[in-house]
Amino acid sequence: MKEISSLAEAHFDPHWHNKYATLMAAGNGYLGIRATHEEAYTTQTRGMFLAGLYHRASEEEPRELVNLPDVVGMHIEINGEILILLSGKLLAYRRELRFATGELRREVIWESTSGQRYTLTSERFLSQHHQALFCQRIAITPHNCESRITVSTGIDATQTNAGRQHLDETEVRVFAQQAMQGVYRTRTRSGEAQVAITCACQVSPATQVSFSAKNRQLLQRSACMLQAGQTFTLEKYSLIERWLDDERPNAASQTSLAQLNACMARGYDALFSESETAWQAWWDKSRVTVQSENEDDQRALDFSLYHLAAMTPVHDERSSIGAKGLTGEGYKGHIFWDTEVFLLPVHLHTQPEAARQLLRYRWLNLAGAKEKARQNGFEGALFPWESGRTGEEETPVWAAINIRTGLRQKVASALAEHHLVADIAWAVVAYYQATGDNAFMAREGLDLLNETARFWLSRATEVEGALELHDVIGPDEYTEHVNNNAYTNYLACYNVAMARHFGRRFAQNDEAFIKRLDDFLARIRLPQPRPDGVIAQDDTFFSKPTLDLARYKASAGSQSILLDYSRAEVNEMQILKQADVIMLLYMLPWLYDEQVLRANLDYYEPRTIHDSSLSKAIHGIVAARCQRAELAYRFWREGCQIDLGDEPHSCDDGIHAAASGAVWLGAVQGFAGVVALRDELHVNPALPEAWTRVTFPYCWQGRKLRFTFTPGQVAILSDGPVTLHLSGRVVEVNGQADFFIPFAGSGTSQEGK
Ligand code: IFM
Repeated sequence: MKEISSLAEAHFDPHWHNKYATLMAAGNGYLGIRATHEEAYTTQTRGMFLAGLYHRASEEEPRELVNLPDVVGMHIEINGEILILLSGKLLAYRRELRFATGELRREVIWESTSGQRYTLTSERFLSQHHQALFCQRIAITPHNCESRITVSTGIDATQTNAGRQHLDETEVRVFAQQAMQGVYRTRTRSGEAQVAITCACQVSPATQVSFSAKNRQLLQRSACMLQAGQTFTLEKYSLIERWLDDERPNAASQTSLAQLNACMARGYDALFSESETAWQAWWDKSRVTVQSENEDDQRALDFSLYHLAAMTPVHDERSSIGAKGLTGEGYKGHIFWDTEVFLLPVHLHTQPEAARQLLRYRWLNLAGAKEKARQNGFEGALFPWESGRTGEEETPVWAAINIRTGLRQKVASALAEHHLVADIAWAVVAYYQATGDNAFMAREGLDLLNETARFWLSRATEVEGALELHDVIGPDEYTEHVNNNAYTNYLACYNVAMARHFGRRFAQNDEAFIKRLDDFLARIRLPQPRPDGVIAQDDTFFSKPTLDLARYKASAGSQSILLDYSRAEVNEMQILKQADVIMLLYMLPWLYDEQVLRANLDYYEPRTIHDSSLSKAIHGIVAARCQRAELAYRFWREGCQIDLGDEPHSCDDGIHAAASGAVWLGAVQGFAGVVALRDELHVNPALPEAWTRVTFPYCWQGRKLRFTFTPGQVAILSDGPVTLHLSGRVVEVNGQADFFIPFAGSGTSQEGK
């Protein structure tokens, strides 16, 4: 198998600090730690986040994922000079994150202002095996002089969320002149983080160690003298644990300290190899390998799967995945539809148990969704547009202030972007179809389908005998408060139809409810394609004027149109922020044929700025589905650039999690064309010219498959009998089977075995 790629930073440049802090962040789903440098730079934003640890700083503020006390930072002095790469001379610099293991390594040769040279290396990893454990190792070697080295490091609880302090420092202690421990409690006592640290130094003659606790910093200071060529090594082991709500630590401090001692006794290398083994298991079940003319395609795939592992809280069904994973403060750590639509499908076909858990998160939060529905005068469950741990609505009420007018506008999504309700139902059905998990469907699945369907029943407005959905926002957030957004109506209809279908299958729903579902299905308005195949995004969309969007498309993602036009003006033009009808065609691929797909791509794409990171990849998949492989490839590669591209601030406040998921979706559902259509698995590849081979594992209805596509051919390996629809023909596979298939432009179809 091709070696798993890495991401390298070859130059030290403060403009890029926060981008790399995001891209190279460590994560294991429980904990996320930004890849900030050990030394302090004013430009870098440190960040450490525990999944599920949210807090509200005041009644006026939404809850946010708490940025925890920092453990990464180290204050290093060499012969009295503070080590900082902006002073002296940087003779060599390289930082690299190995996706295979999550190990971040930096190598530096630095010359101090007085002309002394040093080799400095630092390594770190967050354990995939022991979720609370973060390990660092630094080494300093003077080249040509005797040097006095001091390193101060520990826990820095001055860290805030952009100035908002959520935590009280409730305890700080040093045990046995070796271990430091800090306990930090949210101000409302809803959660607690405990950080226990021990540092081991290696040098002879011995290091002098002292401790201090001042101004929320609990530090160990280690000092020693080195001869030229001697190396000072410091290993730092941090255990970062959390307690939430009613969970209480059980003699936690002692347990943590015992664990910490055990870790230290095992040592950095042994702990690393345990973690490496756990990473290997993730790669075995998820890696997509591609042979492409463009080497960075493989890196983009490895990057996105690395971050998918890093962001998914597989240990905790009360947490889900925030729009920025655990890599930054963006969107306050909140969870959106991104999870069910862009991320869950990846898990569904690589580790289905994680997909189940993400759905259980919604199920466990049904009470909050029902309450939101009730408060808004609806029945059933209206899931919050943005949520945290409790399932309450967390969308900020007000958008950022307009500094010219001093006014703020209300954030409309929480009020009207209701498609999320149907997106969750869509994911429930996708989960069931891919796994056949009857136990889940009989309980959590049907609860979710019924309560979301009930919401749509009450949400509809009767107009001349038909049912319409008024005053909604579809996925395209540049078009607000419209009637009959096609995406929303179709998805709501699907939601209700699935509640009807599975209610009957599991014989659970009463007659009165079934009647209401049937009535909705009979009367809901579903905008039909015009004669040219184009579907109206909503009732008024076609009546609005258009605008040449070329210059805004050139800076997609920056929302630069809002510098020239107000939101209200944008709302009155045919301008899309992101895929909307195209999103619908992606989600329900059985609805319309290729001609409709093409017509809508041609109509809507020129009107779409792609100012959301959720847009390009979906256009790419729909393009692949209508055999426009090269266009699809262009969109896919542009999607890969959202975080990895050379815009130095594109992900300062965290990764675009949905866009990472979409990299996998584009490869698997787009180019390989492996798509679940209801409970059938269809395979209709459209490989771009640049790709000569792509291979990946895929879970389907309890079977573990491996697909390998080469131009005109697919090899399928299955660990048991499975039925597939391969370019329109039904094939049975059990073990290894090779098929010739008609690719676009590849001539006639032949089958061989
Ligand atoms: O959920 C998305 C939304 O579709 C567009 N704005 C950003 C959100 C979070 O990624």
